[in-house]
Amino acid sequence: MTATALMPIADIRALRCEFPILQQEINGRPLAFLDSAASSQKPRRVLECLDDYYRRYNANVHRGIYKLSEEATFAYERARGKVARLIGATSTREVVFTRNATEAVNLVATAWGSTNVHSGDRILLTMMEHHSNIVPWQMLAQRTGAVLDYLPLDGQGRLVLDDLDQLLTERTRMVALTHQSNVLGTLNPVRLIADRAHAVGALVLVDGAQSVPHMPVNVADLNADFLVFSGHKMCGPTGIGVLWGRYALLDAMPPFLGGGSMIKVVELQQSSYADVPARFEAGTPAIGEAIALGAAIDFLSSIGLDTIERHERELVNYALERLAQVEGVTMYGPPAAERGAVVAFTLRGVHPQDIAAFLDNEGVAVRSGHHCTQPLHRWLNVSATARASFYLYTIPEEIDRLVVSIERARRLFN
Ligand code: C6P
Repeated sequence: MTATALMPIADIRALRCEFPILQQEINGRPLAFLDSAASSQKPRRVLECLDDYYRRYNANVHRGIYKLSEEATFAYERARGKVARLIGATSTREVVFTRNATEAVNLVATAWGSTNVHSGDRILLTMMEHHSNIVPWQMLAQRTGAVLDYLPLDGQGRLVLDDLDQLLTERTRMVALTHQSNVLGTLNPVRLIADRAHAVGALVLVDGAQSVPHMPVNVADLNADFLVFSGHKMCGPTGIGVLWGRYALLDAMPPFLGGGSMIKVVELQQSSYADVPARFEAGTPAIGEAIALGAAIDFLSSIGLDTIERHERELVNYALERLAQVEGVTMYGPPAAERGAVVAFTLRGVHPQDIAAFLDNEGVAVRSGHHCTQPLHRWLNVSATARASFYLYTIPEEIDRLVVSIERARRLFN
């Protein structure tokens, strides 16, 4: 499989034209952007939406009764509706705008954690979590005396569930796990784990940072209690993210940050708090960014998240096949059928940093390092990996260039 014609997104050339940033050369070569897991590129309509907001109706939301403010408020709340529909939320009240996935996990760990987690309680994580889904729980554990447990992985980077029933005790309050690993690509059986967690009374937070941009995700199908994700990884701007939570849970939670717009009445010594989601959106939010996230959701929906998922599956399948033929390459994670569109690898005798620098010279952008997963890299027994990641605008020719450049690096460095 080498032909673009085989890819599920039929008119991929036209689609790539929607992304102005992809139309440039880096070091004299066309840019092959293979780092969308870190942050995706933005289509014209998202750029124009942001520009339109700042040029035409920039004003604060939920405060003014004049025309511009009303237009901004309407567009901001309409974007919340788009998010709710994307993930199958039953109400827009379940959608909280945050800065990113990281802030959303911190919100839950702080606001929910402060009233629901006590000394001796347990929080179950997995060995493949991003630091964003580890450190906030460590901070909660340090404040409360709770204990963190970790689900282990097998040799191909899948969760081992043999001891799940032992790890899920009556003291387990929360299971927080990623839907898709940002390094291994592993897609986790969230529904199965959530059903078992609920059976012992634990809640489930799903980190959807690497899944929501790439496949249809429905909170009811996952049986999740909380879902977090970031706008910038799904064709939206930076500075906007989402926390979805079951209404009853959010409604029972104390505020995260205090300030304007999250209150009902403020007195000198105390205040009462607004209903959700306003209770969790203190201060002026990222208004234009939320509206542009709505435009990104329209864009992704117009292509179809199921089509995007199939496109990426073909790409990752192709990448695994091609990279397996390069001498000295070790890849991490399960087979293509069980993973999303990221491929982390090492090349014998060449530091991942040197691989990334060499590839950059050839116009191929990949990430190197621990990808904010130090415990996972320790488990893999490597200090760093190089990682290529794909999105709806990636074409097989870019994977060909990746492979050819790695071959060149191998010859040069050895
Ligand atoms: N991973 C990567 O290169 P923020 O930074 O809040 O937008 O996203 C955090 C985050 C949470 N969970 C997962 C699974 C992630 O992959 C990320 C971000 C990027 O892999 C940047 S470190």
